[in-house]
Amino acid sequence: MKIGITCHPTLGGSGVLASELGKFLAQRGHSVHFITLGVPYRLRGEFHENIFFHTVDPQPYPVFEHTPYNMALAAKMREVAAAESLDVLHVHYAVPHAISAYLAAQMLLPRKLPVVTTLHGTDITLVGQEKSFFELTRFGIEQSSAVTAVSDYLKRKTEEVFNPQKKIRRIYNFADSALFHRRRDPCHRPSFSTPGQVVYMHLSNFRPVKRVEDVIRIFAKAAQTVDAVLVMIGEGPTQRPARDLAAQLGVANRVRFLGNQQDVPSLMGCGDIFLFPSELESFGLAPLEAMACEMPVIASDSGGVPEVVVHGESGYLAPVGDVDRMAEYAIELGRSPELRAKMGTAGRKRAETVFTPEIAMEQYEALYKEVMNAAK
Ligand code: GMT
Repeated sequence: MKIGITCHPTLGGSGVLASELGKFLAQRGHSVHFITLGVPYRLRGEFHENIFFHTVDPQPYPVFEHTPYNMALAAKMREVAAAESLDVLHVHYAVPHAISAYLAAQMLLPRKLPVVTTLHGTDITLVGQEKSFFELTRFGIEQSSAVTAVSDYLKRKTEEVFNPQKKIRRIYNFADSALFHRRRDPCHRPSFSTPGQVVYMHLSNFRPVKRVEDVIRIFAKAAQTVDAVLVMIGEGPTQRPARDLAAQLGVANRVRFLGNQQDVPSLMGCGDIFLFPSELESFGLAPLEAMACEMPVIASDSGGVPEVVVHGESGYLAPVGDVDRMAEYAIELGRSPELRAKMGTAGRKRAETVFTPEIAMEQYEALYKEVMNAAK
């Protein structure tokens, strides 16, 4: 099949998932055409046979105060779909991608271009519910040939909020467990810890929803009894307050802020315990990648995370903001290498059986075929 993929190329779970999807589809022999503002984060610096990039380049013009990305994207989608004879266009994140795809499909008529929209989370839980975006998001959902959500939670939430006519199907995110796996000592550990120290880890885009300051609070409590360091991967608006809090709580010398890193898998492979106290996650791709790396996950019991992390088996869940409870779990796991190993193994097994690329590829391929047949 010839598949167009559009996603936000910057840091964020939806772009990561779209990139991984493109890689696996290309490996399975499909031609994959990324139509994006730039090369997506996880595809930078790599060559993949069967993957092609088409850069959207919104042109500034003196009368525009802001260059119109949505229009430039729609024009590029139309151009690539026509030139490459795309069979299907798969857009990730409803706003504005489903709308641009709708415009592109309209411009291509009478030729029909099926559009699959995958909802990732904040496009529904935040952006889609912002007053001015609400009807636009609903329109994008209804006009797509098929719509998927990355968890049962997000499927339910979309149905509850938008009450769409369109069927929402759940296709879980996945992690590449050949890429995400535990690296044997010493891996990168000597660059941020000393032998015997427990390595707590966090990965996110440091937006307020991630509650990064809770990560620091949990670690500060655990560090009172566990000889440990905290490795923070990623950047964003709450990095500064997190640094300040670490200093205020007296643990600044044990917290390593690595910033945005390209080689996330090899770093994740060196962690012992993953902290993810987010306010609300539709899925939680980072915890899944941590599980693949055999890290027990301590996370909030909200959104789609309980579908990924099984409490008491592959980690521990606690109410949002319950720093004390999460710190108790962090201490329990920090003190017991045996428990970490047991939960780490269970997490890896879950990643390898429930959230595999193969399962997701089969589901997406079947969906592409379905919408292509319906468009005939
Ligand atoms: O919040 C982020 O991390 C970015 C955001 C995105 O759309 O890029 O992530 C969402 O999509 C991910 C991939 O499907 C999910 O794993 C995240 O849970 C989801 N984030 C939220 O719901 C806050």
